[in-house]
Amino acid sequence: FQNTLLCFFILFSFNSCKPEQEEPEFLLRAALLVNEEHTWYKAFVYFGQILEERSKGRIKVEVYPSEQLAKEIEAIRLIQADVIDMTTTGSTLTNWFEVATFCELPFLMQDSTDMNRYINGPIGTLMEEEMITKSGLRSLGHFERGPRHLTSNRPIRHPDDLDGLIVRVPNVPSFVTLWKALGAKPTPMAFSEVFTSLQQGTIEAQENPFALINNAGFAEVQKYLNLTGHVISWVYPVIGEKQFQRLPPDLQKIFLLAADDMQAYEHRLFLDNEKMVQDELKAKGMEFIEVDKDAFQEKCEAAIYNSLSPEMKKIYDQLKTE
Ligand code: 2Q2
Repeated sequence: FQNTLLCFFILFSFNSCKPEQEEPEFLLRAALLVNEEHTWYKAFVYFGQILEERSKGRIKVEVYPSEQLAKEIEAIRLIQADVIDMTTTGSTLTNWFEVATFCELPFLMQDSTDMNRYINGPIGTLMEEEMITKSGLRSLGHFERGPRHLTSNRPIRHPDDLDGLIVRVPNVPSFVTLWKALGAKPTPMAFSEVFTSLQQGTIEAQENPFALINNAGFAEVQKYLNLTGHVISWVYPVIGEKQFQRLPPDLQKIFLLAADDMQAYEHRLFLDNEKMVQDELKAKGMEFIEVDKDAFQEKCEAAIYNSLSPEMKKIYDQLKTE
């Protein structure tokens, strides 16, 4: 609640700071968890530029980085409350509808070919439908992410090495199931709190793709990058469905085409960036550790499967046999 108040305050004071500027017909605010250096941020800025151009100034986008405006879950709630308009999200939506768990289910997908098959297949369609009906959000495409890896201050080569390690996880049920089954102590926490919590030692480890590990400066507080690759995933850039429906048809068309261009733009940046961030992480002193991936997978598979509802088990079985 305090954050919501703060958010109102920020929005109103930003507005009153520039009375001389003419308000666009549609001002869309995006709350992102990444900072200005990350490809998602750059993609949203690009989206804003082409939208302003193509709508002849009728649409304007403001992008707020680093969870300054809202943490992921709050951002979703603020979009639902029509206070802000856009964010990036994925399996966090499991808190609204269960099928979102397949965005980031551990050891489900092998590579981006699998990922694209899911996104463009029946499961992807179902996700986008439920996103609208159950969470009031509309997907604007998807941003592919690199595999998630575990960072820590002692090398982890095998699940036995975890031994109660306190691992921060996003507010997503499957992540808690995964790390518990592996023998760690998962602690759900908003992304913007992770750096300080690692520094202060209230958590000992976290897991994310290379790009986000680098973006958040975790190399300063974590020595080892254990190549667990436990989750292959993507996130959805989203807008509130209410906010989208408020746009007149001509602007909706411009908006959706620009969203496609944003996705293509982000994907080029992602591909260029993926190797570079690994070099940067090594240059910052992180040591990359090869892990026994099979041992990780074997130890958690049953627990993850058993945590799914009967309906989700059916979908899982189907995905696995495709
Ligand atoms: O670690 C994080 O907070 C992100 O990488 C999240 O995993 C990501 O935002 C997903 O939870 C998407 O819903």
